[in-house]
Amino acid sequence: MKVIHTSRHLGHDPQVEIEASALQPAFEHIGRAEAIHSVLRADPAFELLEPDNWGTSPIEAVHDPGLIRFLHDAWSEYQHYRPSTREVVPDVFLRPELRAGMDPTTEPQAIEARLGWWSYEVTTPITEGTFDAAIGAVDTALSATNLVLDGERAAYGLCRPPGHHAGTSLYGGYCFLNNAAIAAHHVASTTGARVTILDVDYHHGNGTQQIFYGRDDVQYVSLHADPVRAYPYVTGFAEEIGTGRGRGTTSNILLPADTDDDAYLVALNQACDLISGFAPSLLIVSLGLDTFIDDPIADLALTTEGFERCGRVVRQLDLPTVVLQEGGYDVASLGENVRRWLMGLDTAVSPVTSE
Ligand code: OKP
Ligand code: ZN
Repeated sequence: MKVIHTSRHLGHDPQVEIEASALQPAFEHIGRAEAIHSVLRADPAFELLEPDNWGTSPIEAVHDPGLIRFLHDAWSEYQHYRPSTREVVPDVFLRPELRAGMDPTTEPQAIEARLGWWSYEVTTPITEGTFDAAIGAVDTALSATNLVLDGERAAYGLCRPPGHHAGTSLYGGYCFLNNAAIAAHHVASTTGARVTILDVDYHHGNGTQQIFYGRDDVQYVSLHADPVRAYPYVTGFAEEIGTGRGRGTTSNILLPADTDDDAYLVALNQACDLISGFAPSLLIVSLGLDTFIDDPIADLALTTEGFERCGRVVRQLDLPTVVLQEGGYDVASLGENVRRWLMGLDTAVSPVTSE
């Protein structure tokens, strides 16, 4: 299987994040992608390739140009406000309720205020090379997608930073630009094909859902921890099914704590039935491995073997498939978990090993 990877992700290098009222080591760090890269590089079944440069127009087709401009400016402008800040983070959130009953306002000028205009939370630091890394992740997604458009049955994009929490005009949740949404829109708009995004990350992909909520050409199907207990808390409920012509093209399948392989596979088969009903021409998988039993920020109980079974279930859809990396924070197992999921999807790539 062909794998798209770029070292440009190294530019996004948060060492700390503010989470659960504490300054902690960042969960989303360069070691995640390095771990996946080293496992796939060691397996001759995978062929590693660099992405092409796609420029900003596929991004502007999905995101507010103001968000792109902000991400481009943020780190360096912040250095004028507070020199030598390594991780740039908002400390104020400009919620529209500040002007309740008044006319809405526009993006503020001060960089410390712009942060809280475009983001909704504090766990997503911007470092010096974050913008270049985020562009590299989009290029990775588009290049992997292009391989599949050119006839590969499957391809994997080792995207970092991840993307599924980033909305049209919003960043957060370790995500800056929505790699999967940009790839899906690129396919739908350039080929006219129907596309499904299957999101198996532990967390609901609020950004992806928001971007396609009113559209009938891109289906969004997500399996995730019940937002009653899990981030992002306010999206991902079962009642959210899309709106207008998009009504029925969003599906959310909620998982209880401690969901194991067998229970997860039942839910994944339900998701696949919904996808078959939509009959897309191309599938994009937002692959989060934070459903793993040892993940430090999640509470499901999938195993490495279970991930291979998941890949096999998705293989049964028999669709051209682009797999794009989202979350997964147990770095010790992350590379092998990705490898086994991809082996399940494409058993041709490597013999199934038993432990
Ligand atoms: C990104 B992905 C909860 C803080 C949540 C952000 C989590 C983002 C997960 N205390 N911090 O979906 O894996
Ligand atoms: Zn996640």
